[in-house]
Amino acid sequence: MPQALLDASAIYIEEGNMSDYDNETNNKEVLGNESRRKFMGTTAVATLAGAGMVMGLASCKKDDQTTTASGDSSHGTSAGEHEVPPGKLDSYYSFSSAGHNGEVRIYGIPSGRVLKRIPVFNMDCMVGWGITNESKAILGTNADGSVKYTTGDTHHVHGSYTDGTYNSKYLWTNDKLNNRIARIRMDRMECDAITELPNVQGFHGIFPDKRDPVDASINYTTRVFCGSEFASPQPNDGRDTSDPTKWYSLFTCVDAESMQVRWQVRINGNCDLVATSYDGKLAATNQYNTENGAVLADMMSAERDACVFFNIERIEAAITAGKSFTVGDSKVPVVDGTIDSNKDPKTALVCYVPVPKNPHGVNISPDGKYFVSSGKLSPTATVIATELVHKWFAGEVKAERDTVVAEPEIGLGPLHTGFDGKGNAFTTLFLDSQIVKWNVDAAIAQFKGDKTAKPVLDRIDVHYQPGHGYTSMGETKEADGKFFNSGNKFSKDRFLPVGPLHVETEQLIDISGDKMRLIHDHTAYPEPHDAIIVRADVVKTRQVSDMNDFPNAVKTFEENRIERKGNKVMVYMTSQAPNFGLPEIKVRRGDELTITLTNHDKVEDLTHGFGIENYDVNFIVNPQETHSVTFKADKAGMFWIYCTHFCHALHLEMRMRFIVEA
Ligand code: CUK
Ligand code: CUA
Ligand code: CA
Repeated sequence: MPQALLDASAIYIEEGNMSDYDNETNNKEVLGNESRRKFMGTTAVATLAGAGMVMGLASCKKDDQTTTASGDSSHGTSAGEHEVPPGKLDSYYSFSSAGHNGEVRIYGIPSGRVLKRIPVFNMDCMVGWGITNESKAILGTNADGSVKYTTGDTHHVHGSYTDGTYNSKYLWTNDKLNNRIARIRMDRMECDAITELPNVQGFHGIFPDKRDPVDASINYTTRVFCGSEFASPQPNDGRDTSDPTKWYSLFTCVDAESMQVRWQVRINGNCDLVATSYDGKLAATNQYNTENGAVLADMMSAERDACVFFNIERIEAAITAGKSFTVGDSKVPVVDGTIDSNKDPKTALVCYVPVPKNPHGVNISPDGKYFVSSGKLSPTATVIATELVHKWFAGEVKAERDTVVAEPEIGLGPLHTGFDGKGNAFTTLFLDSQIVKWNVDAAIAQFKGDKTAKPVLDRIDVHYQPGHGYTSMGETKEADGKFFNSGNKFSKDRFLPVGPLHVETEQLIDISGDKMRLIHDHTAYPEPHDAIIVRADVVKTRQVSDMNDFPNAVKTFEENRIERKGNKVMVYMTSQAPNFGLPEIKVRRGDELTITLTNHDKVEDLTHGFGIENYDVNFIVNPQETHSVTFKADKAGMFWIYCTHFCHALHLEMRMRFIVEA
C-alpha cells in the first residue's frame, strides 16, 4: 500500500478508535455480534484506504453468515405481516435511481416488486426511448439526428413538493456522467425534459425546494439544486488542465418548470449530495474534498471537511443586483461563494460548517430542525441546527462550527440517514454492514455533556455494505416511521449467483417498533443508489392519455395517408387492435421516412408496438398516444412491419408491409 494511504489510515484510527467507541456507546446489546464487530474494526483500516471494502467481504467468516443469512436472529423478521398476496396492491411506491444504467425504477413497497423502469439517460427498445423523434427531442441530438449522449448515471431521485410533502407532479434525477438534470412527469411516469448543466463535472446531488407554489415573502418559485462533485478548469476549453489550483466546482440552481439553469455559485472544495430546508431558504451540500485534492491521499488529508449552506435569498438578491459573472460560453449568472469572499456572515452567501471527515450524505429531519451529515471516515454523524445556520447568517453565532449541536459516534463508515418522524435517525454503516438507529435529542443531550444520554438505540445487520437508506415518506413532513430501505452495494450470498456480477440487494426493514425487523430482501439490477418511498395514495397517474396532448396526432382513420415532398416521405397512420391504418407503405430506396402513429384504442393497457424487420425501428404507442420515427429507407426489398406488443387475439396478424423499391 502506498505510504500516503497508510498515513491516511493512521489518521482514521485516531479518530475512530474502536475501544473508545465501544466504551462510549457502552451498550453491548446494541453493538450486535461482538466478534463480527472486532473483525470489521480491524479490517476497517485497510478498507478505507483502498480496495479493502472487497477484502472485508471476501474474508467475512462463514459462521457469521449463517447466523445472519435468514435475518438477524436477535431481531426476528416480520415478513409475514407485510406480505402482499396475489390480488392485493402495495401501499407505497419507491422511486429509485439505477446508477450507471441511466434509468429510474419504480418498486412496490413492501413487496419489493419492480413495477416500471423509466428510461431517462439510456436507450430503451421496449418503449422506443432514444428511437422515437419525441424522445430524441428530449434527449438532444447531433446535427445528423443521432442522440447526443446515449448513456448516463443516475444517483438521486426526488419528488416535487407542496408545502413540505409530495405533490405527485414531478420527479427529478441527475446524470453524473454527462451532467444533465432530467424531469419525469409523474402522471405518465415518463421523462419530459432534460437540461445540460454548464461548466460542471460529476453532477451528483440533487434536491428540489420543499415549498411550492409562490411564497410572496421570499419571492419564491420552485427550484432544483444541483451539486457538482468534481472541480474542473473554468471554462474547460483546454486551459489550466495541469493546474488544479485553478479548478473549481459550481453549485447550480435549475427552474423546476422551465428547466432552465437560473444561476450558479462558485465554491471552494466540492459539492456532493444536496438537501433543502423546509422553509425554502437554505440548500445544503456535503463536501469531502475541501482539500481540492486531485488524488486520493490529498482528498483524505484534512481532519474535517464541510457541510455547506447556501443562503438562497441572498444569492438571488446578488444576481438581481448584477453581482455576477459568466464562465465561457454560458450565459448563466455565477456568484462568488468562495470562503475568502464570504467572510462577513451578515452578507455571506455561503456558510461552510466544518464536519469530520470526508463526509457523505446530508439529510434533513422531517421537522426541519436538523441537517445530518455522516462522517464516512469518522464513525460519527454531525447534527447541524437549521436555526443556528440562520443565526450564523444573521451574525448571531460566532463560528460556523457553533451550528453543530451533536456528533454522536454511531459506527463505521456512516453514509446516509433516514428519519422516522418520531425523533429517531437511521444511518447506513457501510463498513459495519449495519443500520444504526439513534435518537437525535439524546445525541444533542450527550453533546451538551449529559453522560447518561445514550443516542444509539438499536443496530441491525444488513447484507452487505449499505449505501443509501431511506424511510417511508421520510423526506417530507409526513414521515410515518413504517419502513426503512437499505440499499446494499454487495449481495454476495443472498441470491443465486449469476456470473461475476451479483445482483444488488435492497433490504426492507420494519422500523415501527423499538427494534428494527428485517422484512425481506429484494433484488435490484445494478446499481441503485438513492430512492424515495411515497405513500400510494399520494401518487396519481393517468392510464389513458388524451389524444389532444399529442400535437402530431393522426386523429381520424380518414387521415391515414402517405405524402411525399421530394425524397421526404411522411406516413400518417393509426392503430386499433388488430389493425394498422394502412396495409402497406411503398417508397423508393434513399427516401427519408417519417412515420407518425396514433393509437386509437382507449382501453387501459391496450398498447401496440411498431417494429420493422431489419430496419432497427422499434417503439410502442400506448392508448391515445402518438409517436413518430424518422429514418432512411436504405435497403431495397419487402419488410414486414408488425405489432411488437401483445394486444389482441389477432396480435400476430397485426402486420403490414414496407416496400422499398430499388
Ligand atoms: S451517493 Cu450512492 S450510496 Cu451517489 Cu447518493 Cu451515497
Ligand atoms: Cu397490436 Cu399487438
Ligand atoms: Ca477530505
